[in-house]
Amino acid sequence: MTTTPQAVRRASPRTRRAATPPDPARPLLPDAEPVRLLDPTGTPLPARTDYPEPPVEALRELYRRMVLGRRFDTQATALTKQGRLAVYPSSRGQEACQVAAVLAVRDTDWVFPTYRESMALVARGIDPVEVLTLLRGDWHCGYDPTEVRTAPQCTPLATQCVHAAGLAHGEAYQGRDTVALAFIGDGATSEGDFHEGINFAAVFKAPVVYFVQNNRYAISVPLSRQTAAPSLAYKGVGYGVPSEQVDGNDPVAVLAVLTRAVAHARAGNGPFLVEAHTYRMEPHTNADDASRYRDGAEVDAWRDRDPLVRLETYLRARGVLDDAAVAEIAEQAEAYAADLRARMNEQPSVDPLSLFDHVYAEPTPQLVEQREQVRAELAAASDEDGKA
Ligand SMILES: Cc1ncc(C[n+]2csc(CCOP(=O)(O)OP(=O)(O)O)c2C)c(N)n1
Ligand SMILES: [Mg+2]
Repeated sequence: MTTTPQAVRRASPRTRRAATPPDPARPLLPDAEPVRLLDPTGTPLPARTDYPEPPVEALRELYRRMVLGRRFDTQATALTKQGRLAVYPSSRGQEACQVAAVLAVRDTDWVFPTYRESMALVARGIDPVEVLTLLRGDWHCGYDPTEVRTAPQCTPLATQCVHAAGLAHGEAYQGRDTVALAFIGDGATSEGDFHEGINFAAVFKAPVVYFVQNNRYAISVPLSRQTAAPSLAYKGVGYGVPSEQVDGNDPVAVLAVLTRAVAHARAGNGPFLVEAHTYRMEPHTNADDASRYRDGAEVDAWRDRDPLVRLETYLRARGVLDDAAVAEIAEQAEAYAADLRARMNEQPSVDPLSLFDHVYAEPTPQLVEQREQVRAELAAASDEDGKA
C-alpha cells in the first residue's frame, strides 16, 4: 500500500513528532541556568555527570592561588595610592574565574588576557613585577609572551579574540594540539572583533575557548544596556559554537566547565564559549568612582557570594583544609606581597630606545630614522648634563 498525502496528514501525533527533523541549534545552546556545583554557602549540590567535580588536589591548589591572587590584587591597588603604579584594574570578586581559567589549560597552551587579567597572569606563574610593568607605564609588556605562552594584556577591547583564533588555527595547522583561551569582558562582546574572531574560529574549527567574564558592567554601562540576549552565552549559537553558562563565583563549577570546554577544543571540535556570571567588587580601575553608577546594596549582595569564602567553607567541610593549612597559605601570600612591594619600590631602569624594539620583526625605514633622532636627542641632552 502506498502512503497518500491524506494518510500522512491523518498520522497519529506520535508519527508526526517522529517525522520532525531534530533542531540543529539545540545541542549548541547553553543550559537555561548557569552550572553550579556549590551553593552560595559552600554546600555541595547534587553531583552532575556532565560536569564531574575536579580532583581535590586541584581544588586545594585553586584555593591557594586564589588567596595569593587576592593578596596580589590588594597590594597592586595599594601601589596605585603610593604612586608606584599608573593605573590598576582590580579583579577582586572574580578570583574563581581568573584562577580556574589558568588551571584549566596546560603550560603549553596559550592565554590571551585583557587589562583585567593581572591576577590570572600571576596565577599562571608569571613574575608579578613583570605583570605590572605595563600598568606602571614602563613598557608595553614586562614578560616574554612566547616564553610564557601568554599574549600581552590587551587594552583595545576584543582584539585578543581574533589573535586567539589566528594562533589556534596556526597551531592546529601545524599538527599541534595547543588550545588558546581568550578572556573577554561582557562589554567587549558588543565589539566587532569578538564576532569576527568567534566566526573565524568556528569556520576553521580552531581550538579556542572564549571565556566571557560577565561582571555586569563595562565601566559604568550595566549589562541591561549592553545586550538584549537571554545571556551572553547565547551569542555562540549564531556562529555554530556550543556554549555554557556558569556561576562565576563558584570556583568548583568554573574549573569543571572550563576543563570540559578546553577538552572539547583540544579534541578538534572547534571553539567553545563559556559565560561566567560574576561581579567586579571594586571600581573599573582606581581612577573610577563606582558609587556614581551602582548602589551599595548591590555590592553588598555580591559580597555575600564571595568565591574565596565559598571554596574555603567547602574544603574545610570536606576535611581537606584546616586552620594550619589556611594559616600557612596566608603567610605565603603575605611574603609574596612583601616581595612585590619591595621590588616595585625600586626605580625601574628603562632604555627609551627600546620603544622601537619589537614593533615589527623588521623595522621600517621610518622607525629606523625616528630611532636615530631620539638617540641623537638623548646624546645631546646627556652632553648638556655633563657640561652643567
Ligand atoms: C575598542 C575599545 N573601545 C573602548 C575602549 C574603552 N574601554 C576600556 S575598558 C571598557 C569597558 C569594557 O568592559 P568589559 O568588556 O565588560 O570588561 P571589564 O572592564 O568589565 O572587565 C571600555 C569601553 C577600549 N579600551 N577599546
Ligand atoms: Mg565587564
